[in-house]
Amino acid sequence: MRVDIITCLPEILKGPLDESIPGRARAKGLLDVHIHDLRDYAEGKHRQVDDYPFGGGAGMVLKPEPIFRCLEDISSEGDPIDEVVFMTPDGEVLDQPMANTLSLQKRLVLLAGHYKGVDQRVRDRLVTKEISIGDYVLSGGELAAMVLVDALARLLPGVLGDSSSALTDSFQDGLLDAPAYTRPAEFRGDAVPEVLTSGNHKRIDTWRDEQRITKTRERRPELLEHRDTQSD
Ligand code: 6GU
Repeated sequence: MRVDIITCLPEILKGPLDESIPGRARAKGLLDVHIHDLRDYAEGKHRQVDDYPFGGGAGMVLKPEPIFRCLEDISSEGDPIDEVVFMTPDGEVLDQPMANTLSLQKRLVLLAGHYKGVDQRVRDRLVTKEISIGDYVLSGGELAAMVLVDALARLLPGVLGDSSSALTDSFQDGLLDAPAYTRPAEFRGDAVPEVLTSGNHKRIDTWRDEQRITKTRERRPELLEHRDTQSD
């Protein structure tokens, strides 16, 4: 998968993409990330990427010209672009099914918004999908773009060591994960649940299923309801 990220703060993106799962996916050649500094596409002595909003109001708005130019440049090489995604708190909220679907694409462009937003003509003419990572406001779309890239990278075939592990995650089947333990079997007076050291895999699976349902009911009951209506 190739992901092009358009940003006016490229430095934010460099560190996280070299580490962890996205770093591994890139090292293995399964994920190709290109970062584009919007300022390189801005004109004039001041290389201005934003301007005051027409009609007044607080905050600056990203100008259309640098974004159009940057996207034209990006589209002129490589595979066709599948989606141009604008990262914005008023987009569709990212969830696991959306990540699964997007992970099947060959080429994405992510536009990280900043300041007060972006000129509406960019959204009308260039953007094909708008994504939020949750109901809270970040100061820019860069961290949200990193969250999305991480969620996608770990779904790409061959990225995770154990190829089944992305599918057994919390949320892949709409339930939260069961508690996990490792050695020592007793630590400062707290023992690992007996079933996990019993060697009886049928009992272990039953225990984990029960734990997952109980935890989901306690913490995220709406996930259970959603799951019931989905399987109807
Ligand atoms: Cl995608 N961008 C910003 N600025 N804030 C957010 C977000 C995105 N998703 C949640 N909050």
